[in-house]
Amino acid sequence: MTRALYRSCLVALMILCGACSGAAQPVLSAADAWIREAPPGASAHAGYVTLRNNGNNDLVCDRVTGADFGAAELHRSVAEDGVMRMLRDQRIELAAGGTAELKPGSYHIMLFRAQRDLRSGDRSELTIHCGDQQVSASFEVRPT
Ligand SMILES: [Cu+2]
Repeated sequence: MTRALYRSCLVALMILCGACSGAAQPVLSAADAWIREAPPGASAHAGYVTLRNNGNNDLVCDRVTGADFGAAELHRSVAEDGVMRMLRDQRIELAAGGTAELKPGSYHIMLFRAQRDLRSGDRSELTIHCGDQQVSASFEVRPT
């Protein structure tokens, strides 16, 4: 094989690999994942994350799992007559091409029965399930 031919093969391979990684872009992606550090003695934590649906189908996220917690629920904080309360919505709609921002005062992941002490700087992996899709993210524990 001539040197020039070898080089063009390499270029072809690189282009092919580029196409591969483009096709393999996950349908669901997660960014800015964090868990609010709980006061000492509290066993429930709140988790926040921005979810993005890169696919062509609308999704409904309805389940969160993680080895560090005994249970997890999807909640939404709402103000009613000036009082904040939490609704156990258990579902977040994520339109095709859209994002869902789980943030303080809005949608959040309620995490129960922490299996270990989670302090500022620690990380915990959670998986968010949305229909037949799922995404795992490393949530960083941050101070309140
Ligand atoms: Cu909650």
